Amino acid sequence: PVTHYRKDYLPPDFLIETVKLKFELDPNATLVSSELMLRRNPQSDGLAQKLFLNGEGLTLKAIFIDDEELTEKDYDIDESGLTLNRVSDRFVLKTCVEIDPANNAALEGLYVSGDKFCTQCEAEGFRKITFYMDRPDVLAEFFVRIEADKTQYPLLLSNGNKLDSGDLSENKHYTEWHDPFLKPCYLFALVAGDLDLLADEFVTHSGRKIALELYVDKGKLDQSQFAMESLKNAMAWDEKRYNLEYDLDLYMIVAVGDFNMGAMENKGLNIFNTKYVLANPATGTDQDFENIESVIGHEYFHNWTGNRVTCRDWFQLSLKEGLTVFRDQQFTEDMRSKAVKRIDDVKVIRSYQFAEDAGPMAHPIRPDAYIEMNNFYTVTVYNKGAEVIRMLHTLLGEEGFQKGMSLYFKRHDGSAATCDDFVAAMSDANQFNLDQFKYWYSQAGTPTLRVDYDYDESNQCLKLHFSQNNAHESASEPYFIPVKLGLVGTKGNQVSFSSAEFGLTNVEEGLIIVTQPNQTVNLEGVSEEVIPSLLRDFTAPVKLDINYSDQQLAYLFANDGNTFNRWDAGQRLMQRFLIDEEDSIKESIAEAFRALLNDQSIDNAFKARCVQIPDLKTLFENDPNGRIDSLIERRKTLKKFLGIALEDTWSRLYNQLHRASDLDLDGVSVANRALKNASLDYMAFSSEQHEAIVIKQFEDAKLMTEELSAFSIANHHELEVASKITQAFYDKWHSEPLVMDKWLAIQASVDSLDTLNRIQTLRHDRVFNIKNPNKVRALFSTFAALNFSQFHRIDGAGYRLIAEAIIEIDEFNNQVAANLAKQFSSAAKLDDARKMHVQQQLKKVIDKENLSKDVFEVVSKTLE
Ligand code: B3K
Ligand code: ZN
Repeated sequence: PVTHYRKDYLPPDFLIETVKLKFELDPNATLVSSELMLRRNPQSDGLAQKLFLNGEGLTLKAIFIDDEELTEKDYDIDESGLTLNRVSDRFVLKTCVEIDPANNAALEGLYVSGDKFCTQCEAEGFRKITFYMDRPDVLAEFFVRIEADKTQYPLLLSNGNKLDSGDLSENKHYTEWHDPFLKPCYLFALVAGDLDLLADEFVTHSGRKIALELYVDKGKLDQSQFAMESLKNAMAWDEKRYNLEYDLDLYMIVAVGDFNMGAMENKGLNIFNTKYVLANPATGTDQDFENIESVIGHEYFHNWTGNRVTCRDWFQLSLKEGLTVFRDQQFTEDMRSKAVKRIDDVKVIRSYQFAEDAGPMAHPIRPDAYIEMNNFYTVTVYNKGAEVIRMLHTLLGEEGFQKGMSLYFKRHDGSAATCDDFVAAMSDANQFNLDQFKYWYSQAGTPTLRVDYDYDESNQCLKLHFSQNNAHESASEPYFIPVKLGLVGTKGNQVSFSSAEFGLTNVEEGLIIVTQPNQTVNLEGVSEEVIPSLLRDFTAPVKLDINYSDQQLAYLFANDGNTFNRWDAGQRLMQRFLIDEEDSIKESIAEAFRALLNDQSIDNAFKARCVQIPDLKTLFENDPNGRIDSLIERRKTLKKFLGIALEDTWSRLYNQLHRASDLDLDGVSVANRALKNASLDYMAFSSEQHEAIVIKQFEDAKLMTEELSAFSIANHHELEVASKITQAFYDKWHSEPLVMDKWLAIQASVDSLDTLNRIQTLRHDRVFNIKNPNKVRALFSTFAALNFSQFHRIDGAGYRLIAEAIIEIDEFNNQVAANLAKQFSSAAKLDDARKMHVQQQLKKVIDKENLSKDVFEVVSKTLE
């Protein structure tokens, strides 16, 4: 397989001015006619005599240049595309190709899901539809005509505005679309089918009426309202916070059941995984609603950050993704609880992104090389990318950041840009030098920020000694690290301080910047002995290494003035037991929990986060020795201990909140349910009536959050009633695919020797379908990602299950197979016995005939 390098970028030799596409839809033989107006790129060297157009799996039916049919010597075709052997400065290329959407199980290009046609083109799927310059820096004006059977496909959609529609002979009809905004082909979309419509309207701040259309499978309208509300909220939010208004007169969203990822921001016609659209309180959990709101927001926000300004090349992916994730995080923070959202986002960084940065696929947020671009839609590019944008926001402030955004749009609207362009706009708009900051874009790996401190009472000075350290080979330069901090005094008070160097005078919280490998920061006017509370709100994606005593951690957990750091202190305290194996500390954890849970002034959403023991992925990442068995055991021990030690507290909370919980979806109700169900989970270790309570909650449940918690607790605690509940859940929900995903996922994550057998049975159940990515993720990815004990079985049987699934799936869907292969990325850290099993399984995968480059890239790097 070929490796592509960022340093090799060259502007395209030709540009495409307009594209006219005609689709004659037929599941097995769709005809795609294309007319491209090409002209030489004034920015190129002007020498190219040949032109290459990408095209894969296309059967050429006809080809013309300027209305002249080409003969065989005029062009060459191979498995990657079409070369035109002699081209002039300006010409029209017409082609007609045939494709087979019904047999496209890769779900890339044009494919059939259920009874409808849909597309997925990002990153490089458009080349499976027609011959084209499939690269994001070729922006064109699209005209699209779709023809299809009128009965089967009453709805024919594409990007932009509908220009025309009408009937044709043989019960066919057509629609014609025009997208006035120049776009790269990865934003092209087409949908055809028979769907239900939820229609609404949004009036923009300048008074324009936008038609909103949400299309779902027949019969699912009762699960579509929340998504529509989320869309309207997102539109209003982007106007208010970013002053960005929607630009077309129509915004469409279509939900499809077979989708490789979450959703896609195609101009004016988003295509979504049903998982991020469909939910009502009976079918979707509180978490589902939050996810829907955030993904609907994310795709909507791409209209400006991604579509109006797109990426010059795929190495720049974080330009749109990091920025848009940051924007969707802000949206959720503003809609819900800012502190709790921050905790949830940091958990993703610490459990998944830090692991990726430490593993075989580590890459900077702007990668330098790839074999298969689809492998780089990662937590690093997305979530660490968002952390990098957040640091800019922290450094420049809301106003400065918005100034930078305005300049960015002023400079780059309607074009394809780079990460450097973005940083330059931020820097120029604020006269802020970001040269050193840019190492965040070019270096991989997670830096450790070590801090020591000493207090000089006579001078009222606190000295903070920072040293930064990054083990990754790509990282030789020190980072520019914003550190928000405060000082906690002995009476739980926030102690003020000053710093001439950083322009802070008598503040209780302030921002300092660490730029040197070793750096001392003096805080003056510190009137008493304090505990520094550093990196508040996780102002940089680093590992903070500071030597607190157990007492200091417990103290910060109770008293830190920053909600995020308070939570973090609790997490660190628990790791003293889980990783550092300090047995005696469990008493102080219980004490700290009791104090927290009894404090009426604290919000229940925060409490629910605090009582969550760090997950095994995070623990494994943080444990220098990756001792799987010990981490699993100690985590169980701690949970059980806390269950018993706080027996009264859990059941009091459960009873209190159970009464309080209702059918509402507002923040307080969601928080109450979260804490209540966390309590029920702990109660399983003590309360005798526990099983009866679980059964009752399951039977009475009107909300999926309630029903699923009971179902999950019954399974995870292996209660006697578990199999009955599992069956009842199935009987009730077997015809709701999204609910069945939950049913599969919970069973796949049970820590029991029997789980492998269970999975073998489940994969033959009629609700399972290996061609459906949601099902694969529910059963196999959940098992590998969340079921530590069984995936890492010492006999290697867990690894074998996943390796065999990868081999099976790679036959038809490379992207899903490659994603599953990433589950082996922690291999290097495993003990020898497990490592040997992983290697054995991965060798089997790499030896597979016709292995995709997607899986090859992941597995070959893992085996290195
Ligand atoms: N841009 C798409 C992701 C495309 C993934 C291609 N393998 C969704 C998003 O980030 O909004
Ligand atoms: Zn995105």
